Amino acid sequence: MAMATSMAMAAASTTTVTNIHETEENQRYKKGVRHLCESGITTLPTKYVLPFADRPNQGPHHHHHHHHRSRTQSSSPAGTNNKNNHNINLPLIDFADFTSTSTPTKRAHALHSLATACEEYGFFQVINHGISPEVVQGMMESSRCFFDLPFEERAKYMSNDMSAPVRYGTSWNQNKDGVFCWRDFLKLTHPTSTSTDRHHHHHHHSSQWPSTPTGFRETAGAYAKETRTLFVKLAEAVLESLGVADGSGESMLRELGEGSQMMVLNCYPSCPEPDLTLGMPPHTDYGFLTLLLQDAVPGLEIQSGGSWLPVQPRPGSFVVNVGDHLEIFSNGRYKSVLHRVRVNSTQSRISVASLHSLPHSSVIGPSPALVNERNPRRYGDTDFAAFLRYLTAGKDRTETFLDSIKLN
Ligand SMILES: O=C(O)CCC(=O)C(=O)O
Repeated sequence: MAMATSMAMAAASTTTVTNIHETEENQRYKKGVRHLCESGITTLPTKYVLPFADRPNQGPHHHHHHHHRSRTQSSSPAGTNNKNNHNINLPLIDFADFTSTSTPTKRAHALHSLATACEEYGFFQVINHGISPEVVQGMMESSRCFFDLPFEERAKYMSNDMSAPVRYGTSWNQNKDGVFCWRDFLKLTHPTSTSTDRHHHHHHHSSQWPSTPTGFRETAGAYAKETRTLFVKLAEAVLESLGVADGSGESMLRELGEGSQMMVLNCYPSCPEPDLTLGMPPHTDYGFLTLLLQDAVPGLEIQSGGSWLPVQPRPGSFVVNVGDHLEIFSNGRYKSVLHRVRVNSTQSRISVASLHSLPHSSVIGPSPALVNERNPRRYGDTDFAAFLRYLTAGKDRTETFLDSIKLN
């Protein structure tokens, strides 16, 4: 399965010429999963049925060479690693430990926990993050209301243009996916954050963001602004935990402060046959850190020790994960970990991911302070243009973007 990223999808769609002979069936699926559900299905259309080896009950390293077509085949044969279902509680970071009211001891302890979480899981959960419940709940509620809009209203935001500040769509990359994922999404970017002019001020909401439902633009704008501030503070702690707070960390923090931000609102409707499909395929995130807000419905799974571990939602907290850029900057010490989303037959699920990274014009490479004789440079330098080349080349679909820039 292709391990592109959320930004990847945005980028890839510009390079795809719409096929005018596209089947009517495909056009129907591009209207999204909510639209499909509203038409009243009771079984999963073939378009969403994954090959046997890619289904959620198969272990991550378990490959069946014969693709069984049987849709009733029970999964989890002996030897796979998909133990049903040890929910994990992600390492917990109390953000208050990093603020001025904290003590040096607490701060040192929290930095150590942060480092361990980034090394071992590539994921952690942040509580006491300081963003008000009104802003957080407002974003969740607005997202839910957006996906509840009539199809015609949502469809106004469908676009193949990656530079569009608003893009509504479905699956992972609806222009490339053979099998579709069980997800609809709305992507919101700040127009200035994709621009190469890094001296622009970031406007915290865009006049082009959806004006429906009522208050959506203001709520999403407030949320974007607050998550950006939280991201910068978390990035500062992450750089300190790497021991590079001065020097390379300082300039990195400055660049991140004027970097890119993309919000992805995800909707995963309940699914008639959830074991045959995924809400999102295994992927890593392209940026530095992703801040994820989710409702109370489980679905997110992270790869750890050869298993897929379901993450137990903790309402009001943020799930934060290391992206490819942080793995590179840390010279491999912090891990950009594969994750995916499962769906279920009874509840629909909403999540909001905020992806943060450098300006698109920046070059990223390992921090010189983290490269030495014992720990040689593991990655080449890269930038957004290299990422786009990776996406369009598509030679070896099993090679991740990170693999493509690893040295030796
Ligand atoms: O819905 C989720 O929990 C995960 C979302 C995600 O991985 C993404 O948007 O990149």
